[in-house]
Amino acid sequence: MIDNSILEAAANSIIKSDQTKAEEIANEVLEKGLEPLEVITKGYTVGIIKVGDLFERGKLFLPELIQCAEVMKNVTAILNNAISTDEEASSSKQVKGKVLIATVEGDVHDIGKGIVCSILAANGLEVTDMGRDVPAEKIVKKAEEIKADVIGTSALLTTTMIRQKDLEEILVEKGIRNKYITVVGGAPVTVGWAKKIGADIYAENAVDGVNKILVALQKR
Ligand code: B12
Repeated sequence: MIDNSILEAAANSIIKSDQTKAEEIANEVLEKGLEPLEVITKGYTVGIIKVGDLFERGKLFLPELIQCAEVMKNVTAILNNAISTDEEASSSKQVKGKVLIATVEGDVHDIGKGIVCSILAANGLEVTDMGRDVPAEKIVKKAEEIKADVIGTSALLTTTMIRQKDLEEILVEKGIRNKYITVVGGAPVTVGWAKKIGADIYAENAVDGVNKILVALQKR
């Protein structure tokens, strides 16, 4: 368990867009052998959600949101790296399945997706990350090319969630829907949305996603 004072300092470093402090805390966590995912979810993420709330209420403007996001992105990259390296050191090297992941077209939010990718890799899944702002047709093409087992999409805007529906429709049109387990995530996405568009799995967060994907792969 990471001390509350460290978690609070991590959240504050994002709110204040303090890159030096954010990195200092990340390094401390790594040096002490503490759990990187815990400081991401209970520390830095709490900070960036607060930043989002302040932005929504007009208390913080876009340039500031961008600065905070930059710090969040940099610090999670450091910790994601450590999570993946842990995986390399682990004994279970057997690949449990191939996951293709992307942030949907029109959407540049990729911090959460980055965390999801590292947790998936740390759990023995082979991950292909297509990045952000990726059209559904391109995702399907890549899935066919790499023979993916799972297609995961992230959408953070209410206006871009619809692209997750496009993906389901393309898979059905091409007659290849049954070849894939589809997973949807992102702040505005819900279990109801997943059901409505015909996605197989809704994941609230990275760990929830990995657990559900592993169960679905076993059932195949
Ligand atoms: C950071 C941020 C940005 C950054 C993004 C930087 C980046 N590289 O990602 C920047 C500054 C670029 C940005 C831009 C914009 N943003 Co913005 N942004 C945010 C903010 C504050 C945080 C998002 C985040 O990183 N969260 C932390 C991560 C860890 O959480 P997460 O993404 O939800 O991911 C977790 C889970 O959802 C899940 N998950 C997510 N995806 C997936 C996928 C799979 C397969 C699985 C298994 C799980 C999973 O697991 C993740 C880890 O646990 C949110 C606020 C919020 N509450 O979400 C607003 C927010 C999403 N943005 C918003 C808006 C309006 C915008 C802009 C339109 C602003 C503008 N006027 O230009 C632009 C849109 C740009 C675009 N076309 O995409 C609104 C959206 C409102 C809406 N209803 O659609 C929000 C909600 C802010 C607000 N409250 O108003 N934004």
